[in-house]
Amino acid sequence: MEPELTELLIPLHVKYIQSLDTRKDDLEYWLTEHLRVNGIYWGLTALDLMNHIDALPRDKVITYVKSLQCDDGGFGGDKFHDSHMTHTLSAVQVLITLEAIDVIDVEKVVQYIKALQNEDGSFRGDTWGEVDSRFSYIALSCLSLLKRLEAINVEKTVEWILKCKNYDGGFGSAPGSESHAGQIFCCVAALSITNALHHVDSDLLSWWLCERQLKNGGLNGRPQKLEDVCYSWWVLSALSVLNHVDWINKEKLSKFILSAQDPENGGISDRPGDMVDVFHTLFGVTGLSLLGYPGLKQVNPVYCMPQYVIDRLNLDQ
Ligand code: GRG
Repeated sequence: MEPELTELLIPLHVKYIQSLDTRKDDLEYWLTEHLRVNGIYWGLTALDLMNHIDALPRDKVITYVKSLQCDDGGFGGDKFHDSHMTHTLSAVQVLITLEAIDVIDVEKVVQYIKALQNEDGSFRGDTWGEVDSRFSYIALSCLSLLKRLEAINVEKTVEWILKCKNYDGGFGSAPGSESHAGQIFCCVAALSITNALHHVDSDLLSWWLCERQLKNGGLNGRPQKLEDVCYSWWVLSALSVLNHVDWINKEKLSKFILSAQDPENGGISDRPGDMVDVFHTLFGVTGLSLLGYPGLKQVNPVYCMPQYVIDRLNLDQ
């Protein structure tokens, strides 16, 4: 039987994240090419929360992220890739964390996001037109971080998000879609940014969210599904915004996250025994941060960035 993992293996996770850019012989490196900038956000944020932001080369990261801005103002996932909302948010988050937002054309980012809003208030993810509540959150998060919320129709944005609300108190990807913890994070955080949390039925939704905890302590994203470390973020961040983190068993969740670490090479996986990746490493660390794990920096549950970075911006929300 494997020994129980009771501590966060910070030095190993730092090494694992540092190694990610050197694995060019791995198929996985090329399969995730389209997510390169997201990977930098996931890795940098995890490192920062573990008090090791300097483990990545600051200047190299800034130069690389800057090079991803496309003519339309948005950011691609890697060099020579088309822009998309998800990559644009990661780029903005990284540059704001590194206090380097001025190296890019911020006005073009604002215009890029503004141009993706539909008449009904929803947002497209890119020129191909997919609509999803994720993109509403991204628009609000990005523009709020850039202090340019006035560029879009905020009232209509909120109106559309509220159409994604379901009878169980949760939110889906579009009106009529099933409630899902990932989408709930997006909609609750979006309503927090726009000071519209009074539209959330807090007790009903918090009840649904705490029912995501399974016997092994892990959280799933919707009923009848498997637990996954990333829901430690999507579920717990929403519970944190609603001030109900205490509604789950914190100790059991913390144990579950720690048990999904790779004790040899670092990194955290979706569940114990699986292959690690930087996405689950971040959301394991952010989950532990929300649980108050000792020695970690505090994470902001709305922006998924270190709280000190958000404080530094002096946002009026
Ligand atoms: C800044 C943290 C942050 C996010 C940016 C992209 C985005 C905004 C949010 C994504 C929210 C979301 C939908 C997360 C869920 C991701 C996930 C694990 C999806 C898996 O869905 P299924 O149906 O898995 O494959 P289940 O667990 O339901 O079987």
